[in-house]
Amino acid sequence: MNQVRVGMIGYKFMGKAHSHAYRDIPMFFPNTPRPVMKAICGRNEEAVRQAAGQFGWEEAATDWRELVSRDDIDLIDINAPSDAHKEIAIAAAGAGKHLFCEKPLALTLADAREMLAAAETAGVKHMVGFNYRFAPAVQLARKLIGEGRLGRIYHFRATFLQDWIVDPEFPLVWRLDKTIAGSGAHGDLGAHLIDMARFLVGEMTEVVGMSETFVKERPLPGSMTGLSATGSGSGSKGPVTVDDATLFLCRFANGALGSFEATRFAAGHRCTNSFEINGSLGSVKFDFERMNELQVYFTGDPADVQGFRRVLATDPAHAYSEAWWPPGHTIGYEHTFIHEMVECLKALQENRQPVPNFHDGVLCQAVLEAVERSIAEKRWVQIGEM
Ligand code: 4PW
Repeated sequence: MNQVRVGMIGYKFMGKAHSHAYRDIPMFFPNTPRPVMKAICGRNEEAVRQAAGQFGWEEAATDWRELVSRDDIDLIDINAPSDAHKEIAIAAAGAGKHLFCEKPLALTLADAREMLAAAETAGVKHMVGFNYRFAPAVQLARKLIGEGRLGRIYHFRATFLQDWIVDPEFPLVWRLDKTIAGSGAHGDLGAHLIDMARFLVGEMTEVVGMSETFVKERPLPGSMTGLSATGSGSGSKGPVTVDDATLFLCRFANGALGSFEATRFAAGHRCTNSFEINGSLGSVKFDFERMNELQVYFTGDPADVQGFRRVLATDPAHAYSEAWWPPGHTIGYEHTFIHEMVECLKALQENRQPVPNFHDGVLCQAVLEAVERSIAEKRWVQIGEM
């Protein structure tokens, strides 16, 4: 297999990130099957036509059902809002297409399980978009843990802090509507933290959480681009139906303790997606806003030079880095998408499931929902109950 023909549904923030990845892959990862950008699909014909031209797709389409049944497409990339994931994924799997789906995989655990079952029944490959795993510094953290260089893991401490809706006049965009997004900071940001925790530390056994919606009504929306939006100008308001912030604690199966904080109300924090892991032999710290760096501490260092060291994960020794620039010439947010698409395309070439796949999407959803149950019932919830 030397090429994969892609049909993509969604053309906004994630659509642009994915399109950019498809375009860069042939230049920087020439041994990866070449993504052929066949068609991009969305409901607004004019907007999707504009995106097709701007992002470099061969065609624009408005009917996703027609798109998923085309013979000249191998992979369906779903990055439309979350409420559209399930129907599209199940139809595309039924038509024999491989699947790439943005996170959170679905609105509910039951839906996520249905999507996984559909993909397995159809025998297609499936991947879910937890892109932050693919930062080379995160891969380095995983390598250090996997090699036992941090020893026994005691703590995982993570935050995903944003502030784009801290203004109460910020409009009621789709990400604040439970029927479309499933949840708020929890599913949008907490899902990334949960995936990171599973990737680095392992499975969780129990959780307890709390959440809050600080601003309960907002002006009706006009349009949204990235994380910016305009109001409708009508003066009317509607209810916010998702969490603004969700925090939880967990126990991991390996005995480690975890704490998680996802919020869109951390003024001054644009995208503080961070974790710290403490083990018996050392610690690591990562902050996405300095995504090329991993702070590393080893207890075995000589006493007179003990302390966190800043490792710049841009050397050929670091995952994906050989494909990029000379050491010290850093990479950015968009590279996480390029790396995840490389994993997807390579897996198709090697006839194996990409990682993270819908199993990971389901396990993440189980934790998300266990936290929600814990909040509703004010108690610790076992992941095994889900
Ligand atoms: O990665 C994050 C997303 O999952 C981004 O920072 C923005 O917040 C866009 O959606 C979520």
